[in-house]
Amino acid sequence: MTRDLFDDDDNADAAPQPATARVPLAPGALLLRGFTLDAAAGLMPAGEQVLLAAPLRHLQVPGGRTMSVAMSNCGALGWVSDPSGYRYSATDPLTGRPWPAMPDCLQALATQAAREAGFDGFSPNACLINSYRPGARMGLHQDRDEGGKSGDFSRPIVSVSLGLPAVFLFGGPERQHKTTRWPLQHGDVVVWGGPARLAFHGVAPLKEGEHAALGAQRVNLTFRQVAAVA
Ligand code: MD3
Ligand code: FE
Repeated sequence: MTRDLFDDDDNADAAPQPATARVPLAPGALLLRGFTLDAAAGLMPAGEQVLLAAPLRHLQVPGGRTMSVAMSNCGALGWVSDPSGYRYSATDPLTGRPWPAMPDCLQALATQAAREAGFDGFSPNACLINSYRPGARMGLHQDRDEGGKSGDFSRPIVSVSLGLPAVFLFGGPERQHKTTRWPLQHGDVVVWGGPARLAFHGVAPLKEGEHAALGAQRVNLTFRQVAAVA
C-alpha cells in the first residue's frame, strides 16, 4: 500500500476513506453506522455455521408466553429462558451440548467496536443471536443477567444489526421513562455502556420486507462479557 506517498492535504485524487458515522444516541450509547458493512459478507457464513450446530428456537418466558424473536447463542455462555426464569448457561438446553465457539471474526468485530467507543479490553464470552421475522418484536426490558453476584455492569454490550431495518426503542433507567426511536440498518453497530448499560430498551414490530442477503429477516447479534456463573 503506497497511500502514504500521497498522504498530503492537497492530493485531490486520494481515494475517499470509508467514513463510519458515529452517532451518540445517549450518554454511554454510541451508534457506529455501517461499521460492519465491509465485514458483513464474511460474518454471515460464520453465523450460519453456528446455527447449524445450535438452531434458532422460540424460547418460553416466565409466565408461559413464547417469544416472537427466535434465538440461539455462541461462545462459552448463552442466554436462555424457560418458564422458571432467565439465565446464562454453558450448554444448549436443546442439544445438551456446549454452545458453538464464538467465531474469531465475530469476537474481533465486537472488541474493535467497543474500543471505538472507549471500552478497551472488551472480551465477550457470550453472543446472543436474535432472528426477527416480520411482526416479531421485543418488549421493553433491561439486560441484567450479565452482572453476576457482584452486579458488575462495567462492561458494555455490543449489538450488530443485519438484514431488514428495525426501529429500536431506547428508554431510561425506569420502565415508565419515555422512549426515543432509532432506525437501525444492516451493518450498524451500537455500543451500550456506562450510563446506558441498564437502560430499558426494546424493538418495534418488524415491518415486512426482503433483504438481499438475509431475506425476510432481521438478525441482531449482541456480544456480552458475562461474569462467572455460580
Ligand atoms: C441497551 N436485543 O437481546 S440490541 C437483547 O435488536 C436486545 O435484538 C435487541 O435487547 C435486538 O437483549 C436490541 C440493542 C441493545 C442490546 C442491549 C442493550 C441495546 C441495549 C443493553 C442495555 C441498553
Ligand atoms: Fe436487551
